[in-house]
Amino acid sequence: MTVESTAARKNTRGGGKRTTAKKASPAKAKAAAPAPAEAEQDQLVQLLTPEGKRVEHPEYAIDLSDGELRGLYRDMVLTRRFDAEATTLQRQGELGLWASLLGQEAAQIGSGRALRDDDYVFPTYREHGVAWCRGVDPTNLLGMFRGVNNGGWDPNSNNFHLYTIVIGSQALHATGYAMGVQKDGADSAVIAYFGDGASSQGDVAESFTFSAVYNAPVVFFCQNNQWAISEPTEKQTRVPLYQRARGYGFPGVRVDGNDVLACLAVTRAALERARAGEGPTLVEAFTYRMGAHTTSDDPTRYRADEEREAWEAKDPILRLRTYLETEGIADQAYLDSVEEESETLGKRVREVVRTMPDPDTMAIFENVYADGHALVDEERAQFAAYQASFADAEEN
Ligand SMILES: Cc1ncc(C[n+]2csc(CCOP(=O)(O)OP(=O)(O)O)c2C)c(N)n1
Ligand SMILES: [Mg+2]
Repeated sequence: MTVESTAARKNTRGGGKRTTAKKASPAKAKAAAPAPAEAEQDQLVQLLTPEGKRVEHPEYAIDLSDGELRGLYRDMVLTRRFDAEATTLQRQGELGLWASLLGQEAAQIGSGRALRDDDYVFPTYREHGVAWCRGVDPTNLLGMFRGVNNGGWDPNSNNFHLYTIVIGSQALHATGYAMGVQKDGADSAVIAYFGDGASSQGDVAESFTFSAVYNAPVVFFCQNNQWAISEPTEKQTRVPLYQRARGYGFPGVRVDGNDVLACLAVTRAALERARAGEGPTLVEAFTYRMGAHTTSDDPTRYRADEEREAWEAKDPILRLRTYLETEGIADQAYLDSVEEESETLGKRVREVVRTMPDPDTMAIFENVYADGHALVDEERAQFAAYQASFADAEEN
């Protein structure tokens, strides 16, 4: 299957439905902000409906064992619990900030479980579920948010890069890494996570160009959670995001980001394409950020409750749970055991965070220049004097 043929086929499916290309005066277009995302809902690849009903898709099949299905449920429940605990810890003053993944569990667990150990992940700052799938201890994610370290894990131990705050930049890192994988002749793949907002960044556009031209083995996994802080997706694009791939010469696919089975199937297929030397794929996981952008944000100031309520009905965990229960794949004892496990995880997270050692306050001046610098020396001395002034004040 060539890049062109796949791209053409995928985009034919999306053709004719576009509502954004309507001719309108600039003022009118502004007033009636198009909603390409909603208009293209029917383009979603879905294998599990919001009601928990299993459906088939002509291009994407999945056949998981009962154990694997239960595993996806457990992953999502534990990830959500960890995330809720982190939000609470921030409210208690134990973390400086937290970026919640609430609502995006299926997108992250589905794509995360599609990866092979030798694949390499470049996350944003919200990929706690993917980190979980990579085997990164969840407590290691919290050091940076507590302000006690600059990362918290060795990226090469789990092939999971450090969290990246500079929006979209990791798409370039992933592309470069994928080009390296290609030169090494390895058959592993690379995945870059980013958001709908990041899709407007030049870094992402450059990544698309380079990866397409070099046929790099990279999957661009865009979690379209409908918001970039307070900016809705309509402010990022006039076409559904997945259609952007066409202009670069590789396929784009929109998947129901709240359907863990579909996210797994679509990501698996995209990774296989990359491994087979067929180049990049853009996966747009259509989902919703149920919480605030971060704990510093108040979404009630810019979005309506009704929108959140509508997405609540599409909850990723609830729909899988319904399916597992209806099909007799999980019984009450199993669900209870997962609940119990999440309690234990929550307790461990609280204990570990509260006992994280504070860094040496002077450490920030280390590793700035290999051979030191007069300006850094001056700043170090100033800061030492400032710190000492507190001790002096206490003595007096
Ligand atoms: C280069 C850059 N510009 C601006 C910011 C500030 N910023 C932080 S998060 C964010 C929005 C990102 O939205 P999106 O890509 O949709 O990801 P989400 O937070 O929704 O997961 C912005 C603009 C930044 N961190 N880096
Ligand atoms: Mg977003």
